[in-house]
Amino acid sequence: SGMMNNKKIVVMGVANERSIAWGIAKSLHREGAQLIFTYRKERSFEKLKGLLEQTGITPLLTVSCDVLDDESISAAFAHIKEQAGSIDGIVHSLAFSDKDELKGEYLETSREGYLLAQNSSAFSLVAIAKQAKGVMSEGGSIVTQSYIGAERVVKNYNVMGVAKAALEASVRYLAEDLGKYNIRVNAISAGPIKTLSAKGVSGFNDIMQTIEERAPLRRNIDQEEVGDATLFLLSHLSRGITGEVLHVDAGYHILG
Ligand code: 0WD
Repeated sequence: SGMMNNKKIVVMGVANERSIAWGIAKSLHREGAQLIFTYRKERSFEKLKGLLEQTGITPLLTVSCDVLDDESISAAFAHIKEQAGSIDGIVHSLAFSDKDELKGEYLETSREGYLLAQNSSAFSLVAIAKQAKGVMSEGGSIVTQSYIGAERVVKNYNVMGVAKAALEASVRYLAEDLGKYNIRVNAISAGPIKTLSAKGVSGFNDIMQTIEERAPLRRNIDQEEVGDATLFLLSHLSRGITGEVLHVDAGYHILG
């Protein structure tokens, strides 16, 4: 323990115990980080409180933040700055699309569905990164969560794949803009994990089975593995890395 001692990290996107953000929170806690959580829905806040109690984790702060709302974002980060002072990292682990867009053909994507997915899943990182500049006075690290649907056509992933492509491109542009402040920006591209959000993707179980059969490691990955890789990108160990997309997918992405 201790890699993250005295580091304050904001974790966004814990909906329940299966959330990737919760796997990340556990890795960070193990290494001594002080955690600040943001949540959107009241239901998630209740889940989060339960999880924190169960695991004996005392958060530095829990703040409500809806990434679709600029006022909510600026209020959340003003509150964080006031209560916690300067912070060292932000975990952006959220995305949203209407379920109806995550099946059938991408060609059928509606304008509204496209804009909502981009807004929630890609622009949200830009909005958060803008805030980071003001609260990371000594530099820091921002890590977001992507998926291979950004790079390749994954059946049914559709509009979310296009949003993840924008997210990964945003990681590179933001890394350039924030590098001069010693703020790094990276993404994890995780293999499929059964979470609340994953339930919305049609044919998700088939994807998981394909990974088990074909990925170099012949298995799926879990929240704890994403948690540890995210921990690395938030820590001093990754200080020379920015603008990167790191695959935590049992090697699946190397296959043709
Ligand atoms: O297989 C998977 N599960 C993968 C997920 C593989 C690769 C990547 N990812 C990504 C997701 O696309 C997402 O970016 O990881 C990230 C986290 O996903 P998850 O852990 O699978 O999802 P989930 O447990 O459902 O949590 C997502 C949270 C929910 O929290 P709330 O409090 O709203 O229930 O993101 C939230 C979502 O609702 N979220 C928002 N939070 C604040 N403001 C917003 C928003 N506007 N929209 C969605």
